[in-house]
Amino acid sequence: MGIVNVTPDSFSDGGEFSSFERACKHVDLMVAEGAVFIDVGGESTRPGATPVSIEQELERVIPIIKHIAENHDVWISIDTSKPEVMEQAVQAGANMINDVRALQEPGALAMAAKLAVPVCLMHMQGSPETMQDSPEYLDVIDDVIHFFEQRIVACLDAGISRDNLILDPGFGFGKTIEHNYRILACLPRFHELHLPLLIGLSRKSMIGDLLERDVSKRLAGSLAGALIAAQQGAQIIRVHDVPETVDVLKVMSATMASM
Ligand code: 7PJ
Repeated sequence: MGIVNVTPDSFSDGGEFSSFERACKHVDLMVAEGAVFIDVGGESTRPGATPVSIEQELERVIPIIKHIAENHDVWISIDTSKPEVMEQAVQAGANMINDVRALQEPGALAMAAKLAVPVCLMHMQGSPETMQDSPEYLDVIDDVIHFFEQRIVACLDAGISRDNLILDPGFGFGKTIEHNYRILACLPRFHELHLPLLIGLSRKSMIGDLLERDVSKRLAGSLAGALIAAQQGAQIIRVHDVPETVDVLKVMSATMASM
């Protein structure tokens, strides 16, 4: 899954692809390089980022979703928590919802049920404004699994098909570096829930803080994380660096096919 952020203040591309044209070129390149999904985001969830209005978010994401739908045969995922954005994104051609708030915003469960597309439920402790202040868990794996169990029930009760659910432990969202590596080490535990796993650790601080590297120098660390996640059975890997990740995954697949 290649990432395209159309936020002026997005996490790691420093606004490099903030204009529509650059975002389109970036997407075209990621698809040519082997991305199967494109995740389109118009709201920065970086700690302390200013909230965006529905109108702003729509202005950012709808044109790029239309561009992808018209030009490429890939899965388009809309990274949003807002029901209005989910609806218009799907109308514009998005095939999947990626919600870092796991459909907990008012109206989100009902909207996802109505749209009947796959939904990624991500775990986050707290909210983006405060999540990195002092995250605490009794046991990070048990607690995240418990959260997923509750959200799965909420989704089923709202009329969402279990077949449409994907889970993501949410690296960096209300987690210390120890929590993040514990989750990476214990990924197979999440297969207990028998749903596909989506993993996003590309260029995140769990890589940067460990290696003491700023965002532009986190490629090797991100690739190592992607490989570990894929080897533990994660089905979708959300990344900035598509061609390098595709190479890594091809080497892994060739090896596993020869076992
Ligand atoms: C994630 C996400 C993630 C899912 C972001 C960044 C921060 N969606 N959106 N999982 N991260 N599902 O890319 O660094 O880990 S925004």
